[in-house]
Amino acid sequence: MTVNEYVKKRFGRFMDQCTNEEIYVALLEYVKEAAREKESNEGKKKLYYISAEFLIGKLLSNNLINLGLYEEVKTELEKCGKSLAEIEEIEAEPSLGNGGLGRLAACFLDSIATLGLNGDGVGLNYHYGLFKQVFKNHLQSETPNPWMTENSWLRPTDKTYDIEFGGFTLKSRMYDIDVVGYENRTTKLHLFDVETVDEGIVGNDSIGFNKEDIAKNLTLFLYPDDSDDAGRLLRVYQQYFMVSNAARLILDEAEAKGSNLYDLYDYAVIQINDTHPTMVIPELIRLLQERGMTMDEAIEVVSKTCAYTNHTILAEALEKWPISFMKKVVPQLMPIIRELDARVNKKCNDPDVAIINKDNCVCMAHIDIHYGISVNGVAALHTEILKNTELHKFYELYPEKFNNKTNGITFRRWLLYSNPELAALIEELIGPGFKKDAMELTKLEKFLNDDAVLEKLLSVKEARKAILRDYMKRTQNIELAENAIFDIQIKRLHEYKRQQLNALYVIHKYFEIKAGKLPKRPITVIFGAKAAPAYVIAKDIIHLILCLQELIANDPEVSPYLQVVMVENYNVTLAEKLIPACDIDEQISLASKEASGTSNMKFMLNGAVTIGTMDGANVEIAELVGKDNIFIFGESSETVIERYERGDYVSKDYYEKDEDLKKCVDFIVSDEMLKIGQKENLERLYNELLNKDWFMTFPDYQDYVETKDQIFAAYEDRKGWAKMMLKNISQAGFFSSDRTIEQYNNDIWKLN
Ligand code: 26Q
Repeated sequence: MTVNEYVKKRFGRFMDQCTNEEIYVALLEYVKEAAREKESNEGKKKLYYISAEFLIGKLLSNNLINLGLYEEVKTELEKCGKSLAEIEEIEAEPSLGNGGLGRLAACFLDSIATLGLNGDGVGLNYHYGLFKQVFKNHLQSETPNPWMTENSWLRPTDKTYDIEFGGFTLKSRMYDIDVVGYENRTTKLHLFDVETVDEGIVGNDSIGFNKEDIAKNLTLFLYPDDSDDAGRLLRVYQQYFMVSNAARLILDEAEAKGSNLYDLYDYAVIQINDTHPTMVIPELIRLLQERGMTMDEAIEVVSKTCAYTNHTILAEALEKWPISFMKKVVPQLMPIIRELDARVNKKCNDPDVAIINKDNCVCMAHIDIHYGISVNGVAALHTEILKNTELHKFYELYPEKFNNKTNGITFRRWLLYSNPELAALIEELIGPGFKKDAMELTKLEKFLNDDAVLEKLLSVKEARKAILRDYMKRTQNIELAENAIFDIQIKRLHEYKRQQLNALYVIHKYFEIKAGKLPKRPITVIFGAKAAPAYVIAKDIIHLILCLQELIANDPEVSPYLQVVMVENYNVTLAEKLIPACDIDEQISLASKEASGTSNMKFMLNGAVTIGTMDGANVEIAELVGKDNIFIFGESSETVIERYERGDYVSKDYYEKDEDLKKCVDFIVSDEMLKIGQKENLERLYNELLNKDWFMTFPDYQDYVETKDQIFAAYEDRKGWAKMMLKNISQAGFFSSDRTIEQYNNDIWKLN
């Protein structure tokens, strides 16, 4: 049946008589049906990828591409005078993740389905995704971000469980979203919800709600504010709800396939995405005991079934829950956690590797490491830092468990969908094989000295920049400068990612322009970032950037040469527009702090050139493209780690020794800035940098300034630049999530 026939059947009218909303609904149903036909669940052993976040993004076009229907449907719509691009704008983005970790989980599901592996995702059905960011008076405020419209990708199932908490029981229901693989089978994302959830307790324009009413609020929000105890407790409720449902599903499915549960590991492997799902370990032990196993037996079975991925080395992000919380939320798990702790203490007698620490907190990562088969980091450098410093004692205990799985991205969304112009050019040059085997991109190397190809590559970039210009004008009423270099930093706002360093450079450039030193070409610095609602300094950095945006836009001396743009509500949909249009990609985290990064991979694939530190996956990108095709600056992770160990960093020393830096930092609290911004925010940020600067922006400042000037100069050699772009694209194949997933499967999951 064609889409038009489907629409006629559904609405009694052909497409040209329908609204875009109606066509959207019809397409959604059409795709859902097509996806179900591809469903298959074969193989004895199954992977369960449990994650508190799946940042899936919009699904309509992505699913059409993976089903091989995109071109056909697009043409059919065009014939009826309709535009697929306009129709996909109707779809609400399910922002069910904060950033990298959640987007990684979504890319992994795409690759699992594409490779035809037997594996599903398991998570929570948040009714509101990550808050919607709104700028008012140059400050971020947050409003609820609903995505479940009457017609969504969710399919209710009849799977329900009774989940017990300390003092009450909640009924759950499983909802499914089909995950369509590229020209392959469909797998599933299982999202659990509480039957009693009540959207009525959320206001229209505030993300506040009654945190105590668990039956009504459990699945309302992704990661509710964790700055107070009520919020943190709710997080524990969410985590237990997620894993108790997952554990029951896993046992049910294994038993249905013939497992006697003593052989559970032949039927199931669980990948624990960061520590958020860690309670699945004690919960499975508890359920197996309920089904007749001894503690010894249950621990042994579970320890052969679970594997853990670490995504951070920031100590403050490693989850530790007070025993008092656990006793309140999940009293039934405490005896098991105490037993797990006792066994560790008997074996090791070292408080650093204990499960319950001296502050009476449960160290979630320690459970995963002692009672799992595998511990992996997400980039080579990250895994080395885990082994040598952060988790060194564990590495000594279990060297065989540690392994690296460098992150990856799905090329279906981040090239075929988001940049069809580039995909077409690549196909013209090397044929379609790269769509299935990303390593074929290396075939592009033979065009590195082909002027005609380099010209075409530059025009694809220009075309994408024009599309972004158009989109920004239409959706955010922002005019991006013509003929400018697009220099982009898009990621969560965090001090370690150092948006503040980029902002200091903007100030530096502003002064240069004021002094008559003009750049060869206009520079447009684009930021996109949400700050956690309770992260004060992160919000101050947003304030600084928004004030700079206004100051520069209103300064006729400067605005022809420099533009600052902070896009509002940065999300997956915006990333899909920004990344293809980018010239310079900012990956400037403090070395040792960014576990991997994944936007760096998306940017290189789309022909941006990176300025970055030797951190996370930047290190592997630099190795692949060579130092002539990336702009590396800043101190090494070794230097940074040593400085933290010595504890002798004094930011003021750098400030006082460097006049240029001092001038730029002082500008934050200058009269010009205070006229636009809030004194409180700007002063707080100024003092933070001057008296703390925990993520060491000052020591890297001069090197950053020099390297940025080099990259802008390099851009003026258009042919040389195009060559760098092509080199980056040609080496991006390694970062396909298909490769990452194959490695997980070969080394850890071993699905048959
Ligand atoms: C923990 C405790 C309490 C409340 C919230 C959290 C919490 C929430 C989200 C902790 C961590 C996260 C998300 C982490 C994350 O996105 N990490 C990123 O993971 C990417 C995929 O591996 C990496 O590429 C990034 O380097 C890493 O920062």
